[in-house]
Amino acid sequence: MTSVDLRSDTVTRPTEAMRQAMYGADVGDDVFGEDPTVNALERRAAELVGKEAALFVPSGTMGNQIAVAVHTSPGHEVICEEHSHVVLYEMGMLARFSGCLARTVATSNGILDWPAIRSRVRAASNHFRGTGLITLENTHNYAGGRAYPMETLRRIQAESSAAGLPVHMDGARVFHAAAALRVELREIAANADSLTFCISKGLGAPVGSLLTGSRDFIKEARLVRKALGGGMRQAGVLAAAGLVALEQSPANIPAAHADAKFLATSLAGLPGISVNPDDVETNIIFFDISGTGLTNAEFTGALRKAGVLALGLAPGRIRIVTHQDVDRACCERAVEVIAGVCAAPANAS
Ligand code: TLP
Repeated sequence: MTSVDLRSDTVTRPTEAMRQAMYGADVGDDVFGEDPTVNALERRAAELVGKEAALFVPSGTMGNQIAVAVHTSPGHEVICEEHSHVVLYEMGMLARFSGCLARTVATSNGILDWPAIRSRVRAASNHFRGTGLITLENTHNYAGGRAYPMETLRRIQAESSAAGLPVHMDGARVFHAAAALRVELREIAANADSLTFCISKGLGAPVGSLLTGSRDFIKEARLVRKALGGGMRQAGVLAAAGLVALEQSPANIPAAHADAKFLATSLAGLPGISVNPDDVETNIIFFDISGTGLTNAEFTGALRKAGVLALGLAPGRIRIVTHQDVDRACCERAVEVIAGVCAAPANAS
C-alpha cells in the first residue's frame, strides 16, 4: 500500500494531462524569450492575477528573493511577519543576496495589520537606510494556512502606497486564500505591487512559480533571475504542466480544504493531541503532540512505519497538509494511524 503523504502539498505528482502536455510542448530558448509555452504561461499568470507581466521561476524562494532584490537596495529594512517563509526558510537570502535587514513583527496568527507594520516603518536618515519593502505571506504557512482578510489587505495597500512603500506578497498558496475567501485572485493581488505564486504547491505541477508585477518590475526581475542562474532554456516542458495546473487544479482546492477540516476535527478528539479546528482555514494543519509524551521524531517515525508521512516543524508541533493526491479515504486512514499512535505512545518510543 502506498503511503499517505501529508508532509506538504509540494509532494504531488503531475497528472496524466500534465504529462501529456509536457510530452507535446512546443519549446524554444527562454533566455532569448523564445519559448512559446513559457511565454503562454507567463501571459496566463499575469492575466489571472491582473498584473502587467509575469516571470516563470524555478521555485517560490527564487520568486520571493528576486522580488526583494528588485524592490530594495542594500541596507534597506524589509518588514515581515516573524515566522514568514521569506525570513525563516530562504537560507538567509534577504541578507545574503539583497543586503537587507529583516524587521520582523510578532503576531498571534501570521497576519500583519497596518498598525503593526507602521510600528516598524522608518524613513531614511543619516543613521539608517530605512524601510524598503513590506512582505505579506498569503496564506501564511507557519501560522497554519491563514488567509489575509480582504479589509486588512486593503488598508495595508492604501497606507503603504500613501507612504511610498512597495508591498510584495508571498502568495505561494494564494489560490488557497482566494478559494477560502471566495474572491477572485486579482482582488487579492491588487493589494500588492508584486506577487509570487507556486504551481508546484497544491496545484500539482512538478516545478515552478510565477513572479508577477508591472512590466518594468518584471523586466528587471528577468535580469536578476539570470544572475541567480535561473534562466531555464527549453523550460516549456515545465510550463506546459503549469498551464494545465492553472486550468484544472484550482477546482480541487475546496476538497483539500474540506479534508483539512475533517482531519483537524478528527484529531482534536484524540488523547495527547491539541488542535483547534476553527484555526484551519485552508489546507494546512498544525497540531501539538506534547500530551503524547513523544518527540517529533518518535511520533513521525511511528506514523511512517504505518504508512503516513507528516512533518515535525518545531518541537512538539507537527504539520500535515492536504492536496490533490490525497482523498477523504486517505485522510481517514491517516486519522486511524494517528489514533493508534496516540492510544499506545509507549509502542512508538
Ligand atoms: N514551503 C515548503 C517548505 O519550505 C516549508 C512547504 O513544504 O511548505 N513561500 C511559502 C509560503 C512556502 O510555504 C514555500 C515552500 C515557499 C515560499 C518556497 O517555495 P519553494 O520550495 O518552491 O522554494
